[in-house]
Amino acid sequence: MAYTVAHQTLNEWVQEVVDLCQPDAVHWCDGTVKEYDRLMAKMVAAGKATPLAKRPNSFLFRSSLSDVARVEEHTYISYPDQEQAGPTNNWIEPKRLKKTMLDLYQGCMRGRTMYVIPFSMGAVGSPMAKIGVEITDSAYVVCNMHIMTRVGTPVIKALGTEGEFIRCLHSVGAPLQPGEKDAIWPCATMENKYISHFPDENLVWSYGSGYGGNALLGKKCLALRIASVMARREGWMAEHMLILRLINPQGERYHICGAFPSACGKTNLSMLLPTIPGWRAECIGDDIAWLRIGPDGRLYAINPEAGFFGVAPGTSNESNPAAMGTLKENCIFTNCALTDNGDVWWEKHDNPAPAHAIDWRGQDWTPDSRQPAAHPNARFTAPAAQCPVISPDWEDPEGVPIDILIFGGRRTCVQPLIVEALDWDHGVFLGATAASETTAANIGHVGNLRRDPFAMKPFCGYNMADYFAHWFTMGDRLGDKRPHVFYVNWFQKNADGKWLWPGFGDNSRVLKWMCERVDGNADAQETPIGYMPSIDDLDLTGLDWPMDRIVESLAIDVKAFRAEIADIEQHLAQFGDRLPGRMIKQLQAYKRRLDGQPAQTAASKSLHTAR
Ligand code: OXD
Ligand code: MN
Repeated sequence: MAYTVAHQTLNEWVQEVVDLCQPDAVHWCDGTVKEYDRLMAKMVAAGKATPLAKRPNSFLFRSSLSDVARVEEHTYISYPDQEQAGPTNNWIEPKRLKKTMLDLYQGCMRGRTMYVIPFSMGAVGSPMAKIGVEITDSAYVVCNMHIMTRVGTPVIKALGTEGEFIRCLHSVGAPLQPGEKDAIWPCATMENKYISHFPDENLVWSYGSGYGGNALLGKKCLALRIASVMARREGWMAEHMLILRLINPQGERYHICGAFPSACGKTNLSMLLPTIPGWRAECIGDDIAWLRIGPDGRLYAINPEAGFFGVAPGTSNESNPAAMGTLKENCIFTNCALTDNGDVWWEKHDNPAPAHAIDWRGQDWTPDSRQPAAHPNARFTAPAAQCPVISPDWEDPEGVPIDILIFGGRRTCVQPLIVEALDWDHGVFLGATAASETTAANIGHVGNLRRDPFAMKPFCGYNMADYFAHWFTMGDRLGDKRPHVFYVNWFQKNADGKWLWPGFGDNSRVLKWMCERVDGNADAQETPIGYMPSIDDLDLTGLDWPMDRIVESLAIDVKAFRAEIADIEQHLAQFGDRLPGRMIKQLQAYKRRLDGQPAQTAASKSLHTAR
């Protein structure tokens, strides 16, 4: 081996992987700009990356057609006992899974360089940070990890001789024969893709995919699946949540965490530009929050990541001007379209469709083409520090104190704009039964309704019933310092297919009501599904939007909620005896509240008066 560090266990593990995967060379990453530039230049020379004339230091990659998103069907949570993984995770017994994967790993890096990436999730030295080491045979992964995490020498120093680290092994699964030309995007066939987690050993093994959450192992694999297990063990929480600071005209700050399934506007909300005069927002994180109880008993959140890995299509100056500002330079784009003047383009971009482009498949594209120019799950990788609305405190090692927790999803009907949980346990019930229409962030059907508890269905590293219990316990520990819990839905449409709520910056109007609820300054009506504002409780100053649609967005159809009970019962029944008694109590109370109601609630009555 060309290089070793003072950490003996790390050296030994690296040597084990060398013996198993048989790379041609080993490179220990130092995280420097020079390293990034050298690797990028190599990938450009090999035809894998295209430099973008219009964006300084930015590059476009095109993946293989079969490697475009996370592969939940091939993602495993492996404990000796399947009960520990629970019904929402794929499971294979560790010995059998390791045997299959060891066969695949055998010699899989032949003809390639193996990179050792020491990385920190969370600012190096933060009491909440965790160190991982990713071994990969993909230079694309190294460059993305440079942006998404803190990589290199400072991490090795923080590890010292005996520091704990999480082992993350990744291979694209495409060994090269002597003289064989490499593919533009090497990867394995679908049946040989495995994204495996062994939580008892703090271990991730990923094979066969080079894309996003399958390959950048600090993100979903470490910071959510493995971290959720560590968090339960150690008494904190690892959540699929954005972190946002909202500041009112008096300078008072409110900190918000929001859990939404993938591709449901989480990045947009995290970079919100409020439309209410005098209100400001700062972004702290767009995807993952690690939360612990601080010395004052409140819940504190850090963003363990250092960059944004966002969905490009739909990102525009209308939907997310701050993201567009972030993307000006130093970015990696994957599966976007390439314009003739050397820029990227995607569907719903501000710029009109180019007359000609090269699409994400590498084919000529014109507006008459029947296929989209960018893949619906095309991504940007961008440094968080470049975001025009990044908070000056986004790297505060202690985190920020959270006042508000939001759950949400994408529902075209039934779920109203905003509901506040009646109390913490009801909030846990709302999180546990959250539902959303599926999107392109995962390979599968788009548009089906699925229950996605806490937006963690694809990311919880243990039995989801135990995760619910952990939420109840955290609430008990927080006592009267618990954040308020809300449930939002920006995506309702009326019978004509028109949006009921304008969304984007106007979501600040809903957030303002939440802040006022925290301060005890806003009215709410108690409904069977929770506390709700009437239209008069929302600050709609200056909003040019049909009032009848807003009224409709706040209406609830009790019959429709009753009709979903069977689905909720079926969803909760999958956890069997492991389901906490407190969840069953919540379900019973919810059913009683719905049964005790006439079909029209107070909120829906106001619909009639307003019309
Ligand atoms: C993501 C996802 O990439 O949730 O953040 O899929
Ligand atoms: Mn996500």
